[in-house]
Amino acid sequence: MLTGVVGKPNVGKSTFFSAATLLHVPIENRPFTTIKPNRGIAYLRSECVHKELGVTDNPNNSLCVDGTRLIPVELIDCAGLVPGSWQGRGLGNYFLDEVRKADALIHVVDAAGATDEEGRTCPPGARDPIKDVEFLDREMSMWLSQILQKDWRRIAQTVEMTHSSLQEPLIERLSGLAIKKEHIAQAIEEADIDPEKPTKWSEEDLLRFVHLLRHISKPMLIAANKIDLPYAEENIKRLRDAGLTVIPCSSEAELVLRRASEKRLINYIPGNSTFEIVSDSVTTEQKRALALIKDRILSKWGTTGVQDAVNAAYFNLLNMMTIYPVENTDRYTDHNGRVLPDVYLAPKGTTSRQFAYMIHSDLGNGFIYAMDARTKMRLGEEYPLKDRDIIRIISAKGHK
Ligand SMILES: Nc1nc2c(ncn2[C@@H]2O[C@H](COP(=O)(O)OP(=O)(O)OP(=O)(O)O)[C@@H](O)[C@H]2O)c(=O)[nH]1
Ligand SMILES: [Mg+2]
Repeated sequence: MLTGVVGKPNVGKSTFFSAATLLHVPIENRPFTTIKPNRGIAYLRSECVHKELGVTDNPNNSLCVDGTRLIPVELIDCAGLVPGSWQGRGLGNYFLDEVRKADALIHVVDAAGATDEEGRTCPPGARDPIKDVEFLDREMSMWLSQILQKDWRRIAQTVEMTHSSLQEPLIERLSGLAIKKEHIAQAIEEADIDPEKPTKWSEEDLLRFVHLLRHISKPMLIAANKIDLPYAEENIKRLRDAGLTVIPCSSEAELVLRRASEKRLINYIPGNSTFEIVSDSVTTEQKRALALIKDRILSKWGTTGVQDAVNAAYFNLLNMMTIYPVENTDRYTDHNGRVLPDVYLAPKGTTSRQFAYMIHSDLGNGFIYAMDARTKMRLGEEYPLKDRDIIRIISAKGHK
């Protein structure tokens, strides 16, 4: 699963990405700093189950810091999108070629309205960020529509003549866009159109379908960046009043905190609402910068927002939950004796057998039953797992 960091140029996408991944990437106050996309690993944070169980864990596929599990996920920082990108304007092709692979999108907007529609600097408050949201929405729908329009008539006629399903040729046409059959089915249903008579769809029907498909297959949240600047607060209120899911952010502040933490100047877990200076080598200037972050960001907004946005992309947009597989339900260990080694991300509604398949196909094929390590209850194959479940799979084919 992949999340794309998208938006117009110069809003702070690379700063957000760098803060989330700690990778060093070019950041500048001008449009089109990023040309080739950057890919990296960010971490979701989730309260670890080890405290509740009173054991010391020994993580393998993730990290555990002071009771917080950090689960790796992939992020891409895309080139900036400008009006007309879907027709290849600006760096449109670079952008769309990356974004097609994403399962969810974090749309970084300049909440202070300090960059114009092409990402050039302007006085804070001069640009309305709602326009940026509308523009990105339109660009993405136009892009998807263009891909679909290419073969639409042929696809529609074939489906009607051969009485075949519309989903197959659509999946084929949209391959590589991380669009699944369920997404197409849901978009057809919500658009209230007849999948057996696609030649009868009007142009509006098709556009409505494309728009829904885009929203369903690439759900998006808004990271309202630059909350340290004037006008951000009132713009965020307006974005929320417009019914949008908005997470206020200061990518720059998060980057400062993450780098200071990396150098062991401060104790800070990403997403926390506080930090603590732990080194004597912090300069007066650094102290001043840190105090400003405490005052203007953390005290006022709670967090810098970057971690909240990454978490929300997976836990809210993609509806993921965390599941801990173990082999020994008394000691919560794997076959090497590691305590709570792994945590998996699984979509809500995943059953115990589907989860077995996620670990290994042999475990899924030979599935006999699952066991809840907390209660030692046996769970059947249809049992829907819950967030933070600790599960043992008992399978005829053994483990791995
Ligand atoms: N005040 C403030 N400035 C920020 C924040 N985040 C990023 N910036 C600044 O915004 C400018 C652009 O940052 P980038 O991260 O390069 O922006 P981008 O969206 O990746 O830009 P392109 O790659 O050109 O599309 C830089 O000067 C950053 O320092 C923030 O939270 N607050
Ligand atoms: Mg960039």
